[in-house]
Amino acid sequence: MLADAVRNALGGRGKRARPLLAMLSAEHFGGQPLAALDFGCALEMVHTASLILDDLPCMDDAAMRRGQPTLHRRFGEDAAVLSAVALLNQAYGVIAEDDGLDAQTRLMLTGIVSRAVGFGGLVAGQIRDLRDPPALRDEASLTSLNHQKTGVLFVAALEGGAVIAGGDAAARASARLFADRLGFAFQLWDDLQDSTSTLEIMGKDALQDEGRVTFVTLWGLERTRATISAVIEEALAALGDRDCPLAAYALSLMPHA
Ligand code: GRG
Repeated sequence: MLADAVRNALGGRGKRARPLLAMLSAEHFGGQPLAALDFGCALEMVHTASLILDDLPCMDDAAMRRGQPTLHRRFGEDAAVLSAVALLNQAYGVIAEDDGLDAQTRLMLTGIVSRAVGFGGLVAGQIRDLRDPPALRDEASLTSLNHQKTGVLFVAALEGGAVIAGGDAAARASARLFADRLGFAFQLWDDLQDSTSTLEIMGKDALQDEGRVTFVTLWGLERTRATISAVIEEALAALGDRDCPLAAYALSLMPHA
């Protein structure tokens, strides 16, 4: 039953953006894309765990995710919570047991994922998103909130890929900066979709942000769109290459931005 629930959550209509970014990053920084496959799958497990928890009645209370009813609606809240815990645990196991990587690399990747999930990452971002009063949602705090909710896993994917490729400190810094800007643009784009797109197109509920302050409510649609384009330009500048597969994939992530 647990395996069914987990398989259902992982197998839905997700974009697999984080594994693809990790593999493209490994290639971009001089390694083999397949060397980052297990690491990318671990990130997808963490991301899926976060979506399962985010959808729960005590959080966003969402009905649809990845084109199907949310996990707790199909399998019950108990199975949903345990599926998320199992996925998070398994993610670290996949990295620890990736025998294509040396022990030092596995250790570095474990640290990268732990930083992305914990007190400065997804968990911190989620509690702020749920509990911060509207008065705390100015541009600066929304920027750091978006980073904690979305940017951190993009940074983990890109930096992890660079580490797997054996990239030096400069390569890792460029990967982090690119990921930070891409994650910000992606979260803005996600907010924009929430207010302008449909369940049929997105596979998840629209208007989930109603009643919340996001950049779309602060800035309006036009300024949000213009900022997405500007931030994508910053990302490409950090990468220093706009004609590579990594840049092409990053651009394809935000159609009609
Ligand atoms: C313990 C892992 C863990 C998390 C606890 C619930 C939580 C803290 C964090 C949730 C954060 C959250 C829901 C961020 C949203 C990020 C985002 C933009 C999701 C949409 O990503 P896509 O479009 O989704 O890549 P697909 O379904 O395509 O993979």
